[in-house]
Amino acid sequence: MKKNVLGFNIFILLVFFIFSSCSDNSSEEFKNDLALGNMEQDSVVNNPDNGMEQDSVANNLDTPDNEPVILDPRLPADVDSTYVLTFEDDFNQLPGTLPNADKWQSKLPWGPSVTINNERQYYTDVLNGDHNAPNPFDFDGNSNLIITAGLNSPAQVETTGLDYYSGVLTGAQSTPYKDGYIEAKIWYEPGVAGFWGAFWLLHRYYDSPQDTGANGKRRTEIDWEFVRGPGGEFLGGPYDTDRIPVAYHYDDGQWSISGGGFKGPNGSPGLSVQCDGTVINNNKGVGPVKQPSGEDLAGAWHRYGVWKTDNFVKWYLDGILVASVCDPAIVSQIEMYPIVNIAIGGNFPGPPNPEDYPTSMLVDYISLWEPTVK
Ligand SMILES: [Ca+2]
Repeated sequence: MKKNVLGFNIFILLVFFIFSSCSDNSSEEFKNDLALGNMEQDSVVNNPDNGMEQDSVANNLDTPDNEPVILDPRLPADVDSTYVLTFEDDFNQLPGTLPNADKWQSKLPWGPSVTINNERQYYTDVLNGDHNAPNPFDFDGNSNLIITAGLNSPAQVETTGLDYYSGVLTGAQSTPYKDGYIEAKIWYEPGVAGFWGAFWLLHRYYDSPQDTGANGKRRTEIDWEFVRGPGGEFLGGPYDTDRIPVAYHYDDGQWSISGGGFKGPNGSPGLSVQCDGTVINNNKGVGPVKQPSGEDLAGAWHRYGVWKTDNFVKWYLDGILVASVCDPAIVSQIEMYPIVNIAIGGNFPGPPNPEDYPTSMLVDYISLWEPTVK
């Protein structure tokens, strides 16, 4: 999804799997309680549709101080159990209402007039009163956000210069964070050519001199990409929805770790490592993520998570660790925020089939857990 200011170029791609763990509780009693909590989390992992329902019955455990600890069953078992929920939108709104403007913007930092990656959609900026194209947002009355992408009318094509409309929500003003676990529960339609939905994180300081991490890595981006299509002109394909590319980019996409390996400017090779010691190099990156069953990921609800700290980036599918970059020299050490959107066509998925549109992506929630002490 990245934007290259110089040329709007993009790099993305495929591969992945691993496991690691972390918990540093000092009390044996607490460890035992935690293990119980983790077992119960596993049952949720296997039944992701139950995730929200189980919120209300989250486990009440005693700490050594007898203070109650609420373990959210959505938190993966290896994520720091002291993290607390600091941001959430569960999209429990009436049909016909607009997304919550206190939490979201309906535009990317570069606005709707800039097209990147040769994409075909116009992101109608409805939260700023934009009527140049249809409103892409609605709510289903069952606590889900609906983002719809479809064809513009001839008049809208003339106004926007683009033949499709779609929606993007960014938490740029409400949800920048440095260290935390973020998760979105998402459903998208199978078999839609040229579809490029995404749940991703972007660095906070767009076009700002403040965009410098402790490690000097600028313009960072972490992606889950729901891509389906014949394939773009230089990114290969075809892409099927039994797999989901994940990627980490920095320096505005000049450096990318994805399924295609770790590539720098002009294809220069990178070298890094996943958290289980798996080498990441020019030929071997991370993802695409698949289900063990090989089942299609489209047409079903799944939970897409990212645990980011100054030391690593970890991707989770339905609470299970599926890919990582474990290298403080290159991972993002600046604040980032979540974005959810549907892009159409362009360099990654390739051309859309108009007969497949309109299509919608549903989002049950976007939730962020952070350390209690930042
Ligand atoms: Ca919801």
